[in-house]
This record gives sequence, C-alpha cells and structure tokens, in this order.
Amino acid sequence: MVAICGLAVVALPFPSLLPMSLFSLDYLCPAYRDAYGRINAMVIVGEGLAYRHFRLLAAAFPEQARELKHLAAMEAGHARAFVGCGLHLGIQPELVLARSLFAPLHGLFLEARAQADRVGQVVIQCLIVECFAVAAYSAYLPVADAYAQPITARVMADEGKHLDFGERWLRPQIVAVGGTVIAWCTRAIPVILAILSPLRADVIAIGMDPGELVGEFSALLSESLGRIGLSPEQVRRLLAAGAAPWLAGSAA
Ligand code: PL3
Ligand code: FE2
Ligand code: FE2
Repeated sequence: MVAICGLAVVALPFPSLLPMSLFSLDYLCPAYRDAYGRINAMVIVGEGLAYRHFRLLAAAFPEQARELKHLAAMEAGHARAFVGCGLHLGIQPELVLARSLFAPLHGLFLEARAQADRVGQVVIQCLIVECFAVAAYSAYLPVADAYAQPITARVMADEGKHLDFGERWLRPQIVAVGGTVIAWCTRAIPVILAILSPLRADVIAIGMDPGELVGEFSALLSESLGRIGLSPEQVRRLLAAGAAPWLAGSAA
C-alpha cells in the first residue's frame, strides 16, 4: 500500500496502469504542497533557462534570430504561467534548490557556446531539454489540478515546436554533424536525468511515476534522434548508456 496525502492506494505491479481516477490527490495537504514547492520551482527555473538559451541561440544564429527570439518569448510566457500555478495553490517555489539542480545542464550549454559549437547548443536545448519537458509535462498532465491542466497542455504543444526547430536544423546536415550530436547526447543525457534523483520522492508525492517520466523521455528522444537521421543502432546505444540504468531502477 502507498499513502498519498492520507489516502491509501493499493500498489499495483504496474503503477502506470492505475487509472488516476482511483487516486484522489489532495492539493491542499501539506505533503503535496511541500513537494509542489520544489517541482514548481524546477519548472519555473527550467523555463527561465530555456528563455536564456533561446536568446543565446538567437545570437549564435543571426539568420534565424527572429524565429529564435520568438521561441524565447514563448519560454518566458511558460515561466510566467507556471509561476501562476504556484500562486494559485498559494505555494512558495523553492528557487534556490532548483537553480542549483539545473546548474550542471546550464554549464554544459555554456560550454558548447564558449566553443562556438552550434550543434552542441541545439542538441542540449532543443533535443534534450525539450524532450525532457514534454515527458515531464505529459506525466504531470493527468495529475495536475484544474487550474494547471490547461496551462500544461498548452505549454506541452509549444515545446513540440521547440523540438521541431532543432530537428529541422540538424536533419539536413546529419552526415557532417552526427558524431557531434552523439558526443553531446552522451554527456547531456546523464546530466539531465541526474536532476531527477533528488526529486524522486517529490515527483511521487504529486502523483507522478518517475519511471514513466524517464521511459517517456527515452522514447521521445529516441524518436527525435531517429528523425534527424541517426541509425537505430546509434540511438539504441546512446539511450542504453544514458537512460537504461534509470529504467532498470539502479540509478533511481
Ligand atoms: C523547456 O521549454 C523547459 C524545460 C523545463 C523542464 C522542467 C523539468 C522539471 C522536472 C521536474 C519533474 C517534473 C514535474 C513536472 C510538473 C509540471
Ligand atoms: Fe517551455
Ligand atoms: Fe521549450
């Protein structure tokens, strides 16, 4: 049995198959609110960083600066919308913790930028971060409160456009940049998944399944890497090294 905010729920061998209607999340109970303060902060900081990364990408891609500034503005809107979700529940986001958890990923982006490596910057923000965002929001959607639900659905659709920008830019030159894509993915996948480690209990407390989130991230990133032209074997090896320990439960 697991208890979610005082409600006992039978633990099934396949928790993702448990219809959420059987749960009744109490958005007002202290355990939910405590966890939501950290998760909400992660989302606000993640969206804020995405804004900064797209502004930096706009500087690195003068020919697409207009489109990239538009994507950056969307990210700023996402951050504001999720601030609203916390305010709606009367919750204070734990921003200091969130900034420290995102620092290694931001550092990796800045490293690519310092090397004027446009492939690295696009891989990190448009593929890795955006697949992670779509996976996180799709796992959150069924357990979101009525205020956050339509906001999350709208934001998720936007993230698909950010992923699409990266794919459109990488696909035509994949023969030349495939090795660089693989090298940055190899470094960035463990870094983004490490963000989840200290949040595992919080993710569960708000009704989500961390294994499902990592599985969805892995599936979305695999599809994306396949769309830009990596071979199924290259994709399998990348994800096996980066995400398999999580899916097997040893890194969670
Ligand atoms: C890209 O536009 C923004 C990237 C934001 C990533 C947010 C990741 C948050 C991880 C914490 C666990 C997921 C819970 C999601 C709840 C909304
Ligand atoms: Fe976003
Ligand atoms: Fe995004």
